[in-house]
Amino acid sequence: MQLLSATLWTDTGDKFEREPQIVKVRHIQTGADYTFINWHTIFGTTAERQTEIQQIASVFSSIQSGSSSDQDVILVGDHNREATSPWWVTLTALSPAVGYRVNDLTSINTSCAFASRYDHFWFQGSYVSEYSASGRDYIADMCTFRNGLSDHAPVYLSLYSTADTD
Ligand SMILES: [Ca+2]
Ligand SMILES: [Ca+2]
Repeated sequence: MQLLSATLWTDTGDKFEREPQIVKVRHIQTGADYTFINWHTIFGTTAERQTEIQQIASVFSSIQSGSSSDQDVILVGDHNREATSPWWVTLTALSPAVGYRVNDLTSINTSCAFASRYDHFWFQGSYVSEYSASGRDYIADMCTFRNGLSDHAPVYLSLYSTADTD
C-alpha cells in the first residue's frame, strides 16, 4: 500500500472540535486507490454532536467532488452516534447515496461490557464496489483490552479489486 497524501481538513468557521483527517492510499499491485476521512465526532452535548454529524456531509461531499481520479471516499471513525440515527440524513442523502457498514456495539463501559454503536464506515456503495467484508474484531478479554488498550473495539473493512475502477 502506497500513501499518496495525508492532510487535515481546513475547518473554516471551527465547525469541528477535531478536524477530519484525509488520507489517500493506493494498492500497489492493482493501482486501486481509496480516500479515507478519519473523524472522531465531538462527544460534548447532544446538540453539539448532532450539529457536527449534520456538518460532516459537506466534508464528504467536498472531498468526493475534489478529486477526478478517485471516487472511493470512505468516512471512518468513532462517531458517537448509532448509524441508524436520523442525524445522518444529510450524509445519506448525498448522490450517489451514502450507506454505512458496521453498526455493532463497539464502545466498552467501565464494567467491561459493550455499550454503544459508535464506530462506522460510510461510503457510496455504487462507487466502492470493492467492498468485501466488515465487522467488529473479536476481543478475548474485555477488561484487559479496555484497561490496557482502548475503550472501543477495533472495526475492520476489507476491500477487494483486481484493478483501479475509479
Ligand atoms: Ca478508487
Ligand atoms: Ca471503486
